[in-house]
Amino acid sequence: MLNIVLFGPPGSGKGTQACNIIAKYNLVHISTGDLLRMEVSEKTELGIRAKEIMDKGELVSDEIVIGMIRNKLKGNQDGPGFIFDGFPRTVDQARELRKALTENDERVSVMISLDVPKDELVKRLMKRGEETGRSDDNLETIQNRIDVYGRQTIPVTYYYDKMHKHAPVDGTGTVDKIFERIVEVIEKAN
Ligand code: B4P
Repeated sequence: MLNIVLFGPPGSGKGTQACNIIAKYNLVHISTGDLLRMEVSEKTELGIRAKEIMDKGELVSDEIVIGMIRNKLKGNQDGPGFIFDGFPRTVDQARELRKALTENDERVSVMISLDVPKDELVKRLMKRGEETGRSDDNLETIQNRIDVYGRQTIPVTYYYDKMHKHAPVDGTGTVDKIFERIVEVIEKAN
């Protein structure tokens, strides 16, 4: 199986590039952001709790997120692989992912992190906020999401560094150019 972790700060293009990767490699897409937004739109108990946290730009608890991931993994164990988009976002989530994959004799093939400067992230997310009205794409929440990324999520890169799986990719330029860089990394890992 080809199992890709797509990593990067909010607004770095994870969701955008995940779509391109899926189209080329036919992987199962697991976006914790999308899964949480689905719970929010269906107004489930989990969704009501998650919305409050997401609107502040904080991370939803590891327990909730890991539960969602295990559910998604269960139903898709015979496919060509997975793309994990926006997960893991903490070292504990990374450890749990390793555990869950190992139970099926699987592993992360590569962790691709998209590098984008902060001012560009803010610009992209503000634009999306204006276009879609997404409730966490406002200046105050965006700033906090970027701070939370620096404090809680960056350590995940060290975790994959230690396993020699971390591949940084320049996330600036056109979507197509960035995708070309990503494909190069995947082809090496595959
Ligand atoms: P996510 O849904 O993961 O949101 P995100 O980090 O903003 O990334 P997204 O994929 O949506 O945006 P992209 O960079 O593609 O998370 C939202 C919230 O959910 C989190 O804050 C947290 O509360 C919670 N959550 C999710 N996962 C969690 C976890 N594992 N643990 C705990 N909590 C979790 O794109 C941004 C914009 O840039 C788009 O408008 C796009 O069109 C544009 N763009 C992309 N590439 C571009 C390019 N090359 N040039 C110009 N614009 C570009």
